[in-house]
Amino acid sequence: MKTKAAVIHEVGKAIEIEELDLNGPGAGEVLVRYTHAGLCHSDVHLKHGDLPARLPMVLGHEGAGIVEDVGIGVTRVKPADHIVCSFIPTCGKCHWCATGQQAICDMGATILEGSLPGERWPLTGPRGQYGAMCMLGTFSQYGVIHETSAVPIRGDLPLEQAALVGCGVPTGWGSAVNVAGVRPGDTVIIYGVGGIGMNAVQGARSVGATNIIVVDPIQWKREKATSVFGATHAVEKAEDAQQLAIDLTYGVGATSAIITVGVADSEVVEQAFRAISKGGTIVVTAVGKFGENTVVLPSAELTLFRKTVKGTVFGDCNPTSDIPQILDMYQGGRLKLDELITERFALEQVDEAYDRLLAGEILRGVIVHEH
Ligand code: CXF
Ligand code: ZN
Repeated sequence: MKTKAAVIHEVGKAIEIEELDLNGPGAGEVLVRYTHAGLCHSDVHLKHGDLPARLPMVLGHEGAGIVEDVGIGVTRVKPADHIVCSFIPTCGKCHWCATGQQAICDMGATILEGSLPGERWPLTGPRGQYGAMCMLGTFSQYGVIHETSAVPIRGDLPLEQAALVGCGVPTGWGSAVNVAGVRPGDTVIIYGVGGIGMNAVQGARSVGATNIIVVDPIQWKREKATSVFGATHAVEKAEDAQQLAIDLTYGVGATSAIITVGVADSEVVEQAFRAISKGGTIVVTAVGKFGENTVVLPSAELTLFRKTVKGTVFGDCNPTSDIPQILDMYQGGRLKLDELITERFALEQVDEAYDRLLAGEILRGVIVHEH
């Protein structure tokens, strides 16, 4: 069948819309009609060359849709099921899945290669075999994915909001709840309140942090963080956050600091490290430039003040259990998703949408697919 998709061919070049051929689902594979895709910053990491990927690649790794068909042996989903696509597949069998760490499932090894298990390339076009970002390629009307990337959800959930639970929401929420391990009474600093950071705010609030300080250069995002998502304080500059944390805690400092800026660099990592108290934790959720030494810190302070530096992918969530649970929290009114979506776009507008995201005009943009 044919599918219209947004493709990156070369680093630094515009994203192009192309009509591609899509093979039907093979063994263990699922044909999905994508209804919505979220515009996460990581797709632009490929365009900017921050992350090395095999090209051409159909972009999009945050999405939801409806199962149209399944290949031989598929047991996780069936036709007509509504699904959220997880940007990390979960095999359920590797060491990491078996020890409750699905976010680092061994199948994640090929997410920037874009092929399916068994060297399968369901997408082809004028430039040969096309990969799919995170083995999904949600910036396409249809996709063939491996069943390990599909998480079935209740049919009464809105797919537009559900799409965001494939990456940004669990990544942010889990960075606070699972990785920083925020507890009641804590003081947390969150650097960058975009589609990830705003959910770290929600996570910190849900477990009872006393002070949730956000740092962001964009005024409307700071305001939204406090008025809608539960941040208690919002500042423009990192130095102000550090001072505020000290003032609010009788001189102790922040319990944890979570980095969710567009691209992590050594400056923000150092600022976070300095802002936390003795025994505190920094969480590096934002991706830095590949191959660059982004974490450069005084080890004497790390040792003598017993500080912790943690990295995380998917906020250490387990897609198969946490995606449905996060959606349950949304349905129960304990987590906000509607308010994350500030704009909707047609597939053809993807490049323009990313320019606007990078200009700080959008919190989460959603591509609404036409069929
Ligand atoms: C990214 C992490 C780096 C690889 C692509 C996906 N995660 C979320 O946006
Ligand atoms: Zn993402």
